[in-house]
Amino acid sequence: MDTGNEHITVEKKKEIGIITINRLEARNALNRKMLHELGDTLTCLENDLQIRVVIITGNKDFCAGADIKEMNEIKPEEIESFCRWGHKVINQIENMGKPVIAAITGFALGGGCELAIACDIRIAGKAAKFGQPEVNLGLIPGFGGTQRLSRLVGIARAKEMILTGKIIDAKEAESIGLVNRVVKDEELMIAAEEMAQVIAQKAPIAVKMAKTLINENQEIERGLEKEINLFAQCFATRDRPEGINAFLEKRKPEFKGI
Ligand code: DAK
Repeated sequence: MDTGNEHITVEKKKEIGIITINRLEARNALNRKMLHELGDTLTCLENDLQIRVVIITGNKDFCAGADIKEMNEIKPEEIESFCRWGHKVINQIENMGKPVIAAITGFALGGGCELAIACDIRIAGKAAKFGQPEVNLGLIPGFGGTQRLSRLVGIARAKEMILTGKIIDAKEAESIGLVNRVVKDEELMIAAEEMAQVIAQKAPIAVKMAKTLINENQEIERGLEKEINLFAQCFATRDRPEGINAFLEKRKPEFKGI
């Protein structure tokens, strides 16, 4: 389906809408254009009466997080509104009236891991890798990760991932409940489409209501609001440009806690 998008492609297979993130040169890192395109695509699929289930996947990698180079250009005074808009797009997935399955291949880091976590179900290829490495950049997760990850894997595991920034493989992600299932890399889309087909055959109103009710139980809004606030505060520290420049210069950061 030609949408005129640069980084997001959409394919419709009967009742299933497949969104593919495609920005190979930066390991599918999420820039503003991609976020816009993702938001618009989700709105289109939400309004498309033929579509009952959505799959989000990536070309080679799922998504290596927010675009670190672009993040360096954001002014501290812009960050809160940028955060709010980012949350709005990610919340669209959680609040969508249709189930969204993440089919994860390669890296799902930072904002990419949070994108996967906002989906209803996660299926990973064996070589997939997950992590919330924002602390390496002097930041915290900014797409709801501080709230959703602990609800998914428990507080202890979420703290371990977010505070150490460590990257885990698909097997460990499955063992802690971060992903529902791990399959052979070459069978990832088959498995995701099979699951989507099963759901697509069920009564759409019942499916929508069940999703809404399960999400209702999460009571996530207050924490998300606080995350926006504290992300903006982290962004204003000197450790943030140190962390980001260290990544760009391929060196170890020296954090001073200021
Ligand atoms: N951004 C920009 N470019 C990236 C990137 C990223 N996140 N990840 C990789 N790339 C680029 C690399 O710079 C490199 O570009 P060139 O040097 O070739 O020009 C190219 O992709 C290939 O990457 P590597 O050479 O590094 O490949 P390796 O196999 O050695 O390593 C890696 C792959 C994915 C482990 C590594 O690239 C890496 O650690 N990437 C960064 C991962 C990361 O720290 N992600 C978290 C970003 S922070 C917000 C909401 C959320 C967020 C921000 C704001 N608001 C609502 C405001 C989220 C923040 C994050 O996600």
